[in-house]
Amino acid sequence: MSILSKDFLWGGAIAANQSEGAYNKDGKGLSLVDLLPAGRERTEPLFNPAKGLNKNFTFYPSHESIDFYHHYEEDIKLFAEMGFKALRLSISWPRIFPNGDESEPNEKGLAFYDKVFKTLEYYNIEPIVTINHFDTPYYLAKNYGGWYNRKTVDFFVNYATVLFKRFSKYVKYWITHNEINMILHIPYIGGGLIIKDTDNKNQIMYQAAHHQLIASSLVTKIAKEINTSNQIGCMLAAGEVYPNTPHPDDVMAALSKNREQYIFIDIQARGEYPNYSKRMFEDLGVNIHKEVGDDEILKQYPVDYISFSYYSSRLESGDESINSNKSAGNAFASLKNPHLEASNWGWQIDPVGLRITMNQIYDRYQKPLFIVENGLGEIDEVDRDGNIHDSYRIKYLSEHINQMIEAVKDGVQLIGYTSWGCIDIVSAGSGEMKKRYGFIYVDRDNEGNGTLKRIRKDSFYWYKKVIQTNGDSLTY
Ligand code: P53
Repeated sequence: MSILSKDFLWGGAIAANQSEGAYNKDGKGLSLVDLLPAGRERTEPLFNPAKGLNKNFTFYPSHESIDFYHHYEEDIKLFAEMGFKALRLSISWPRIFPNGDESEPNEKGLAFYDKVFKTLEYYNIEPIVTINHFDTPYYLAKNYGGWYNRKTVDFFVNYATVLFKRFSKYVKYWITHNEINMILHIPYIGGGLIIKDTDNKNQIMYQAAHHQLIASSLVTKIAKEINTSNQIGCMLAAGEVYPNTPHPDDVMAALSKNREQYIFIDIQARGEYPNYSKRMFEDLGVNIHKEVGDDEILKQYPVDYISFSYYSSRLESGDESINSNKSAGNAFASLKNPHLEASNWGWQIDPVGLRITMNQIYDRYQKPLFIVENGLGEIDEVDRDGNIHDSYRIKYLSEHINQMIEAVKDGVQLIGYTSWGCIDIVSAGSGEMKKRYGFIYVDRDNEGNGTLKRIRKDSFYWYKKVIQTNGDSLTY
């Protein structure tokens, strides 16, 4: 008998900017990601987002992506065939407010999500909606300085209010910002921040994060006023940081690195900046400018649940010369853990780390958790028989779900599990199509060629059985 409750939310997750395409259809404005080419050029300083669309790059992967905008019915039907109880998706902010600073929304953008939510309702799939998944309108980044500018809080509040009013009849679970801590690692994508070398980078990132935190609390208040059943979650790019050795300096360094992630959730779950932030900000030369009432807003409107992504654990040393050997396989650089294997993109695979991370987060906050991203980005080949035999993905997911169940047995309260990129989509980190996470293959390559045909992978049938048995059958 499954330990998971019968209404456990099994499903998958995608984001608008990585799946929809139709980047300039029906009045949509440019999103931050629409300016990013594929591959190496994607990351600064090779790519300068301040300059706008660059004619030297002929291919921008988000512009068409997998065209979920026109394939959503077919795709949701496939999710239903797998037995999905939930789909995490995001709403494209520039589809609703093309520049971000308008007062009235773009009706055609809203109409698209009406259709998506109606289709989900038809199949009894619960939508989990991220309001801001790396998708601030580019106009706000360019003309206002993105989230560094306090005005962006007002624009976001207006945008979120429109969504709550229009979609609360379909949506109960909302997530305000995707991976809020990523603003420290990919500030352009996370916060629309275009930072110059001469800027005080930490000051800009933490001030922008403060604005995101305030915005999150403000919209929590509004969501509850509009519909008391609305549930608002924060979202952390999680993954426990381990000490490199038992040396106390390494343990202290790991603790500090963990605080770099938990600081945001400490604020969102407990409603105040933690004590350690005072010294941390002093050391970083950061001075957060707060407006009157900010502390009260944070305190009064904490989140209802804590959602997070988990791909890997990390390793930290107290010795900076050792830390300089970190590999940047991920936006989170990490030392190599000799006990773990890594994916072709250098992401270290650690299923037990998921159990550890879940227990740490739950011990810290005692609020329900929701795993809204987990999965393996790998190269898939279509076999001569036309199928995709992704046994490596099945192994990864099976081991992680097994450890997730162990954490539930440990006493962690868990709402659901939505595996990342349940249909192949464009990678956020590298813009590649080649890095696939899906149960469903999409015929499209790194250069944008392909028929966009959808094919069920072996993992599709495996996951269907996992859901059917509520996690009892994980064999592969
Ligand atoms: P990709 C790393 C780098 C960029 C985004 O990442 C990330 C991470 C992981 O911590 O965060 C999430 O596509 C993000 C998704 C993203 C997914 O990880 O680079 O919320 O948008 O696609 C996987 O392999």
